[in-house]
Amino acid sequence: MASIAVCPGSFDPITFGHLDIISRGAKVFDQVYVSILNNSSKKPLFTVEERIQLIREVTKDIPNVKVDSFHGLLVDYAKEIGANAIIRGLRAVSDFEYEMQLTSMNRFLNHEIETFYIMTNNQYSFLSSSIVKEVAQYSGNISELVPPIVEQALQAKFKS
Ligand code: COD
Repeated sequence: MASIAVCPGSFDPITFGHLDIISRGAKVFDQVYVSILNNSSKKPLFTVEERIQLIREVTKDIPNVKVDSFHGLLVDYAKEIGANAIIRGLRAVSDFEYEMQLTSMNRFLNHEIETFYIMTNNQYSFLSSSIVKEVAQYSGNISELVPPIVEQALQAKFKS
């Protein structure tokens, strides 16, 4: 049986930290879905379509990665695509409390889906989409934090 994992998130936008866990996850699982939560109550900088395009572009050399979006509960979506694993990244102790809550709730909702954590690469432990957006907004250098296509997309957003 093929192992299918979902790597869910907001990815607003994708950073080198995300890319690191996606590519490492893709070495372990047969298929990895990078899936964006389509949540109408949040006000993201990039639309779901824009985020899908950016992720597709930066993961195009990883053949077993698929990019998608979902509404509603993650466990229901995972079941729909046949995934029995969730991949999440862990940056610091501060992530732990939220991640524990998320994993416990997902296990409560569907105990057949296991969550796997990948420790961040040290060089990305301080990196988040919010921090990148803040630095980009004030024209700071983000070239080592996001792929070039994402850097261009951020510059275009803040110019307009
Ligand atoms: N290094 C390593 N990993 C990183 C880094 C980094 N620098 N930056 C981010 N990551 C990891 C995050 O830890 C996460 O695992 C992943 O990358 C995506 O990050 P984000 O911030 O884009 O994603 P989140 O935290 O906004 O995603 C939240 C979900 C969409 C997963 C969650 O809200 C969800 O599942 N919602 C659906 C509703 C649901 O099922 N709720 C019940 C469970 S609570």
